[in-house]
Amino acid sequence: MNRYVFAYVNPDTDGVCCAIAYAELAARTRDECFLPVVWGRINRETQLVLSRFGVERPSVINALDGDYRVALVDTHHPQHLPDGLDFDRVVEIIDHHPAGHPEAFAHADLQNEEVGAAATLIVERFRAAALRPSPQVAGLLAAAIISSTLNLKAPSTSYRDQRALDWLRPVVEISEPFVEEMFVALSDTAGLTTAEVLAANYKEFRTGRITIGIVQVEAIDPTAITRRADLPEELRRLAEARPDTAHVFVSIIGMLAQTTTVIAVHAATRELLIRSSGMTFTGDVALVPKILLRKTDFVPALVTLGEQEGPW
Ligand SMILES: [Mn+2]
Repeated sequence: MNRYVFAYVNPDTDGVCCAIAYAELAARTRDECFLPVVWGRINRETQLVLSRFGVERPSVINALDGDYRVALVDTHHPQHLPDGLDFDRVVEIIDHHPAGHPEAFAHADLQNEEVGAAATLIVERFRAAALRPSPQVAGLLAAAIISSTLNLKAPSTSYRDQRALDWLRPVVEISEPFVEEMFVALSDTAGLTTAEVLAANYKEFRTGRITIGIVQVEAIDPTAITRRADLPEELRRLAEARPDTAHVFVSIIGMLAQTTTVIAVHAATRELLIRSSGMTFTGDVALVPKILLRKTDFVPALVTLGEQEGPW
């Protein structure tokens, strides 16, 4: 029987690093061999982090056959998992996101706690087992916490994230210049068409009876995205290609200025965002003077609104 550990399709740095760290933890605490793998692509920030700490890239796979078991990290959202994955073979989940679907994974031990990074939960497991991660894995975990919390500035950041970083500090210190390098790598969209930027950062969420598609882009300079003249047209095209998706919008996080720029080309979508998150639009654009994350801010607000108002 093969055991795999992975995050959602097209994982971020938290997802990839947690998969690798989980494998080390399972090997050392339970003598179980999990293979960390990736579905989809490994983003530029994650590539930078892996090479910085001298860790080989996990294999990218596109199918699972035979008798296997799976541990999931950084997700328990069925819509974000690969097609064909047998959820009954998921034995463990470590996640930090609200509005997932625990009932879909009947045989899994689920830990879902709302901290800023799944990596924080893995660090706490090492601590609980009185084990230090290897220097490489310590580096990946620290980088994952910094990436997922936008250097402890995202509203989802908790004291546990800070405490986990402090605990790793004797083994690994992430310098400010390296944090900046990570952010630059993450927000590097040069050479991509607007359609490619949207597609690479698009995710769907079910809130009550409807599906909402959200593009979340992290950017050092949000205007690198907002000034793309074809953005409204490409967003419209994306929405038209997803007729079952009730609303589609773009959220651009300004990583340095700590802002969120929301672009919604349909009046009904703007209405929904005004009601759920209280933002103010000028034309298609709303500028919010803080960071709003897709899974921790937008989706829970939409779910709450749906519960209050009934199906839209
Ligand atoms: Mn995460």
